Amino acid sequence: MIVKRYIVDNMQEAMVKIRYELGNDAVIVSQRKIRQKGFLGFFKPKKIEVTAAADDKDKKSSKHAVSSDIEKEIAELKNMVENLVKNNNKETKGTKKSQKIRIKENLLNNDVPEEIIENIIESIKKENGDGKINAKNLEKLLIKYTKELIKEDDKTDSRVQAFVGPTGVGKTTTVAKLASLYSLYKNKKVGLITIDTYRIGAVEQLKAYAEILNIPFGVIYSIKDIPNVLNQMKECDIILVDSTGRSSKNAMQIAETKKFIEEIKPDKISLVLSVTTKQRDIKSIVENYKMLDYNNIILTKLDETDIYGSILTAAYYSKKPISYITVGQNVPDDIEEANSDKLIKLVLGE
Ligand SMILES: Nc1nc2c(ncn2[C@@H]2O[C@H](COP(=O)(O)OP(=O)(O)OP(=O)(O)O)[C@@H](O)[C@H]2O)c(=O)[nH]1
Ligand SMILES: [Mg+2]
Repeated sequence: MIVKRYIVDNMQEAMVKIRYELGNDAVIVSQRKIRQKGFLGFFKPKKIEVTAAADDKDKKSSKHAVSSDIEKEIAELKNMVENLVKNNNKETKGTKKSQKIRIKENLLNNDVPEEIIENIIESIKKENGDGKINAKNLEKLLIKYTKELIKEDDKTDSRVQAFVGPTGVGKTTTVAKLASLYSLYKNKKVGLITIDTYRIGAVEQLKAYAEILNIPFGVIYSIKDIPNVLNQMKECDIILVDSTGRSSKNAMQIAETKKFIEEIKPDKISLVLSVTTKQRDIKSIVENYKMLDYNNIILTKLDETDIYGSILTAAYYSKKPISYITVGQNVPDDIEEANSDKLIKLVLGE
């Protein structure tokens, strides 16, 4: 049995974290209101402490654990697929059209664009040929093709990492969370840099985190500052570079950021995206930001929605792996390494 405690702002946030970390079978053991001292030393009233528990698969014998893992995986999608075929069983035997409609409905409910759904259905059809498809095969193929689309990042701790993306998605907060994780938990020497000298207060926002963590902080005002600022951080194992939020509709602005990024030459560029963004906007963001040659995606604000189709949309149109997800405003707690199996479950639903 795994028992885990969560300090959250509301129950929705708790449910997202619990579902993501402990799985759908987790149960809530207790919940209570507490006063919590936040990372920044602010007292934030009205936090909720939620304790949840779930079966610990690792504790079971390995043979049992392996088979129960498979069983669980199958069982988890079984419900959904049974729903796809249940009432229609007679008609659907051999008639792929009805199944197609059901898959479509389920994914459309989760706000997955039709183009992606058609793509998945086509892949399933191709693999299955013209033969009849049963519920078990269908669920396997559905997982298989979704898995091909949603990849997780290789999790290498690259030295210079830049964070780009639209305004207000949580870039600076994510940089602060990662800086804390690297310096507090991974014992790395971290340096923070911002090139966001455009938005009022942006420099101070990141500088405050650097001061709390007692780590070097640099500001790049113009391209000629870059060698100096990077040189000041030559002792650092990890350098995180925050950037100005840019509308994906403004190619000029993105090109401006590109000039800085090209000169900084990061080892890793993360596109930061909020899952609360409209589907059509996600498509244009991941496409227009390709100009910056980002190599992974960070998805933010998973705590703010129950509809997770945007995870699939971002992965599908970007063809990039997902490195982290963030699930709240708390620094440094509300960030997790992306796990494709968990993300797929969120997208496909129960
Ligand atoms: N609910 C929720 N809020 C978040 C999350 N990440 C960031 N935020 C909030 O989103 C707001 C914007 O965060 P910032 O980090 O300033 O966003 P940004 O992308 O740096 O914004 P600009 O620099 O203005 O483009 C803040 O109120 C954050 O606390 C998250 O995972 N969940
Ligand atoms: Mg910012």
